[in-house]
Amino acid sequence: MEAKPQTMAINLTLGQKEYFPKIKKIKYEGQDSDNPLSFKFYDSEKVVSGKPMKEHLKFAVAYWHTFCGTGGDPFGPGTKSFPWEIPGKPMQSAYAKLDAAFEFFTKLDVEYYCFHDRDLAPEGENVKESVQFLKELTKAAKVKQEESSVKLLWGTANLFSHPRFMNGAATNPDFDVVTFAASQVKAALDATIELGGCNYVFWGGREGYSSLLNTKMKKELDHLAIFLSKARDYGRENGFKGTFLIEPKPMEPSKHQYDFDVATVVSFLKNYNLEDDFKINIENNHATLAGHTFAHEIQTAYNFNAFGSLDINQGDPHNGWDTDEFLSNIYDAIHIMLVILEEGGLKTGGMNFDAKTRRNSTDLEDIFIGHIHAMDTLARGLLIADEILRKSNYKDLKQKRYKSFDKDKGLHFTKNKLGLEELANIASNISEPEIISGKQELFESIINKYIK
Ligand code: XLS
Ligand code: NI
Ligand code: NI
Repeated sequence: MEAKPQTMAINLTLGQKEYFPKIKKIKYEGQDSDNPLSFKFYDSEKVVSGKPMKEHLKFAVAYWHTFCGTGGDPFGPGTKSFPWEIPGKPMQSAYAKLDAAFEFFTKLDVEYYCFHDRDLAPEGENVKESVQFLKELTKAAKVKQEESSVKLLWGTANLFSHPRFMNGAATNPDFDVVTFAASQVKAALDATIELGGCNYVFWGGREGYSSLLNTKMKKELDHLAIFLSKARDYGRENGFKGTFLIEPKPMEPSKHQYDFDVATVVSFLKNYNLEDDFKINIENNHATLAGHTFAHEIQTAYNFNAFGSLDINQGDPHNGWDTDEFLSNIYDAIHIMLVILEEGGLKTGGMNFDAKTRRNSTDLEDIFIGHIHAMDTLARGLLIADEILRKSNYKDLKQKRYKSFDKDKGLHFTKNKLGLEELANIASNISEPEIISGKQELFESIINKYIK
């Protein structure tokens, strides 16, 4: 990772508007601070388990929620007015939004961001104009990245908002729509390559179906695999060295989404031989919608060498859709950090917030508070997980549950050396296995002991 200057100047081009004039650079003030615009736990340069916090966590701001999401929902329009939105002037707004975004990243001291093509630049009158708009904004974003040393964690294409994608993008039954999806992915990949993106994401919001009566599922999956492999080939031929990521989600907007969860995506990738280039971007709120914990999904991805990156939001346990809240659940943060530390870290991935302030959180400072809160939650999770691994007997206790595989016949089994008959013979010659406690409450109490 590149070293960042200790005091990064807040770069405002001469005459450029400052969008958050009342907010200065956010600093670490420690747990006792009452300043909502300060970090209580996130101390970017503090070394934990061998590297600075910022390298463990690699935060990335989600362009769409933070700078485009004004709070509209199915029952009413947006509630937030953003000073970078200039009514009736989409390109001017896009440039203003870019300035606001980089001011925000710099003041928050976050090193990465993520975008969809349509977050960065508006859709034009036709394919050519849309491509041109994105090119112009990419050029401007590149200058901003160079000035600030903020980097692109991933780019992606929005293949779900426009009505043309209502029956799917890569899996649309109409070939013409598939070509429109391809033109967007090509342009978004070009932008990601130009901006040095570490990853490129596919979230298949409309890749799925509502009724099997009108759907040839196998055919649509075959098309999806062809589409992804062509995107991979184009990316590699044009210098993309990063990782392609699939983001699973079980439902919403489609009833049955093809990329249901990590295990489903792993089997899809292996079935179509895509597993070398494609890994997984795991989102907490999507994990819980699939009936899994975030930790379960992350562990599953590591198991199959499919771990890519994270969308670190959270859902609401009392409803069944994607609420994309900022992570405030400390237990989740500890548990995922235990898994990540034990598995050796994020590698080329990062932690994209993919979260929005609530519809009635309408002050501009609320977007800072939301991000600061999530960063502190994860920092706290990291500190606690590190202490648990260093000071408690958590690892030993877990290891001891499997001690019968460390020697003799148990070890032979793990080395693949015992057949079913031999195993059965062993059983006939030993007495009833001992009852051995799983000690779940003890494990849980260890976690809580370290939450100070
Ligand atoms: C929506 C997804 C989306 C992806 C990027 O539920 O989480 O925001 O992260 O397209
Ligand atoms: Ni997401
Ligand atoms: Ni989501």
